[in-house]
Amino acid sequence: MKKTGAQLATFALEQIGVTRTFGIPGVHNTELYDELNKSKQITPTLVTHEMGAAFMADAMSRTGDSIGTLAIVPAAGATHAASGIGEAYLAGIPMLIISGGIHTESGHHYQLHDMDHHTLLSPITKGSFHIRSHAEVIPTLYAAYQLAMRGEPGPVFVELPYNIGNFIGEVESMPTFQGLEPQPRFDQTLVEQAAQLLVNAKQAGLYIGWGAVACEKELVELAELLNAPVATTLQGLSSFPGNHPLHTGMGVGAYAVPASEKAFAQCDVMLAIGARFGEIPTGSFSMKVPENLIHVDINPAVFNTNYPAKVAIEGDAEKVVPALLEAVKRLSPQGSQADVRAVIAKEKQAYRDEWLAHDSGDRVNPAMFFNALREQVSDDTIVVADDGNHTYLVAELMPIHGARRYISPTDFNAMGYCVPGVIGAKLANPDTPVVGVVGDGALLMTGMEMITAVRNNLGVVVFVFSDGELSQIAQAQDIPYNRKTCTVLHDFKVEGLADAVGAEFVAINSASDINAGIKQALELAAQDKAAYVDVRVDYSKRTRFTKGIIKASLKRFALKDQVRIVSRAVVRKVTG
Ligand SMILES: Cc1ncc(C[n+]2csc(CCOP(=O)(O)OP(=O)(O)O)c2C)c(N)n1
Ligand SMILES: [Mg+2]
Repeated sequence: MKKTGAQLATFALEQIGVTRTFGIPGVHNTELYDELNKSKQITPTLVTHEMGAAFMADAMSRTGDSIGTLAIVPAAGATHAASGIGEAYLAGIPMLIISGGIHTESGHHYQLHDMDHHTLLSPITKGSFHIRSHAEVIPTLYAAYQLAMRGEPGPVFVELPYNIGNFIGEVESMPTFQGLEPQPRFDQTLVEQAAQLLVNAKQAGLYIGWGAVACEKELVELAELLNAPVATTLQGLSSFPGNHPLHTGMGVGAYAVPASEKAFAQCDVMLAIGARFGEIPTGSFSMKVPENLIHVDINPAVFNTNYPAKVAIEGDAEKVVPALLEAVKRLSPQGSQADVRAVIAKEKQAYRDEWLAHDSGDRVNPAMFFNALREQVSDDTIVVADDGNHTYLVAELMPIHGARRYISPTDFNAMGYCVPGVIGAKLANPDTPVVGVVGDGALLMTGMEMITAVRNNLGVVVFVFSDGELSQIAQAQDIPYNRKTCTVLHDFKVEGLADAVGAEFVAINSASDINAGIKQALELAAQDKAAYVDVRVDYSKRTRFTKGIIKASLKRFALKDQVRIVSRAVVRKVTG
């Protein structure tokens, strides 16, 4: 049969369940865009910048049922999208990136957008494919999907050259997709060993990452059986319900909330699932992990890297966790005798009270804001953060009540995620409330993308934490430098941005505006209107995370550098 590459690609994408693509068309892929537009299943979605497209696709994969997919132009489209591809890669999020490619048979050099994408993207993709013939289009996309979804998920790049995408070629058949191959099996004897360790523990503790996001029910049961406190990574904040009495917070130690520090103080066996002990959730590797570490992950490369494991179980958490739960049950565990729940409840309350007691002057106290937000949004609301001080405020002060209800940049740590992330999450979950919390600096990166929400009548709310600074870095500069080099922003009017993109605008200037401001914004969202809310936030109190991580980082310096930094700080404190 005779088909264009664009027709074949659209068929393959339909077969693997793609519902949306994100990107900006160019001469190399207008034929693909035309086919996508004709598809009954797929909606091609125009964005403002390909970085936004990649963050939207990432958010769709994190919160939805179909794989986030990009349809972009070669070269400039790929480099613009690279931030979002990198974020997905380090976070283990599946993504398909389909770019056009130069004409492979024209004989011409110096064609438009001519570059080697495969080398450029190799460190931030699981693999890449350069399609060479019409017959390869469908099998290549199936192979790319399989690669993106199996093992630790991640982005996969496919280049569809101009002459294949746009021109007709001969194919023998259009094979249907036969489904993903199963994940590899795990070793049951290791599961039995892990169960024994957990049951023999004086105080077991759980440390949960995004890799366990599909195991909420079993993890709750396991934690309850063992009477074990549960901490999460930043990315995995939603992998265990934040309102469960055994939930403590992000990380374990002095950089974590006090509930996490105290409840884990006696922990002698830790079960880590779908977490790889990266820098952020371990407080710059200051987290203390007991010798008896049971580490479950689908990616064996994470074992024994930062923390040695007593038992390492390679496997899909969705399979391993139920098996582990059954194995623990068979051993009739007594569970820890400590009153873990009381400690957690008391420490959580004390920490919240400490924040509420902080004098924020005429600005908005973050704890008051998050108390009100938590009260006004439903349990299933998806919260999207960006990267900055506000991220850790969310982590410490905004309990997340359900799986996949919190997303943000983490290890790759690309600012600019929130606004497109909100859009991707809303497109994937049209009936679920979606709210964003973004710093004013990150807003300047991708805030114009809100026009995509307006164009698609998406009822979303983005709360802008306006403090006038790139605060997470300004705070880190504070003590060692006593200078805010390049971290003070120029005055910026969120209202002007809202006006420019056609979004609604709400202002929360002080404590008395909080309840009404949140209510008004949520009401606008319920009427399918996108709203920016300018929150004049008070950042004068540091998060535990920021204080902890600054200390932990300083400790890692050699003595001569510590002396240099401390002396400079003292001199500058005196001389200004
Ligand atoms: C693309 C990118 N550039 C720079 C950074 C470094 N960085 C991390 S947090 C941060 C400050 C963010 O400022 P803002 O968005 O205003 O959030 P705030 O910390 O004030 O809440 C910066 C500059 C980064 N993570 N990503
Ligand atoms: Mg800021």
